[in-house]
Amino acid sequence: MAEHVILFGGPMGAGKTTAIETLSETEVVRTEAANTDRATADKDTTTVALDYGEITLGETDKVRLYGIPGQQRFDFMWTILKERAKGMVLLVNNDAADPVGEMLTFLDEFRDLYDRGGVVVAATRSDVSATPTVADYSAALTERRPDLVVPVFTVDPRQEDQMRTVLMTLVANIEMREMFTAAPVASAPLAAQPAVAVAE
Ligand SMILES: Nc1nc2c(ncn2[C@@H]2O[C@H](COP(=O)(O)OP(=O)(O)OP(=O)(O)O)[C@@H](O)[C@H]2O)c(=O)[nH]1
Ligand SMILES: [Mg+2]
Repeated sequence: MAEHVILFGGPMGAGKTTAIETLSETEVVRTEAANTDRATADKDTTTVALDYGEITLGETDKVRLYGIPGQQRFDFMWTILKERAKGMVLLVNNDAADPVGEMLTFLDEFRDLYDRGGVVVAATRSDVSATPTVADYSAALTERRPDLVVPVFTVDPRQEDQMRTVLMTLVANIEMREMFTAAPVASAPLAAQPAVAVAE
């Protein structure tokens, strides 16, 4: 039985807690507190420590789902959680001021996972803002690291089928990497993979 620890990262309001609520088969552990930064995300609460849920993929793959806080002042939790993670779903709100820049900032922060190909990007809120497109995100990723091909999706984190596709892509990449390398943390580039848009 394989077990994976997957982070859900990204800026405030991108939909990390929502995605874990959608995917988890167990009751989600949440650490929400009142949101005092309505300018960044207009919602009542924000994650201050972590979200935790679980899902079993296929017969045997148990996936532990950890949501990190989006606000930088809680980044001590990022440090703790990234030590344990095999991969990250990086959620970015498409209606933010600079979503592509935010994606690159988070990839710098989670460089170890990024360098070993353990990241997929999922742009949310594309019903609110149609741009940037999947092609815009992919172009920035290719410019940053031409040797890595990072899958990019557009998703609505409230939609279970879309989130399962994203998660299964990430887990398949991790398992493929582990199968072809002696150590699970090898840095070989991903096999070429097209960018995928789940929701248009
Ligand atoms: N219209 C629309 N709303 C969305 C979409 N994705 C998420 N939302 C909403 O945006 C909000 C996201 O909130 P959270 O899931 O708490 O975001 P988070 O990333 O956990 O935020 P922090 O914990 O504060 O960093 C929720 O109200 C979702 O219902 C989307 O694709 N379209
Ligand atoms: Mg949250």
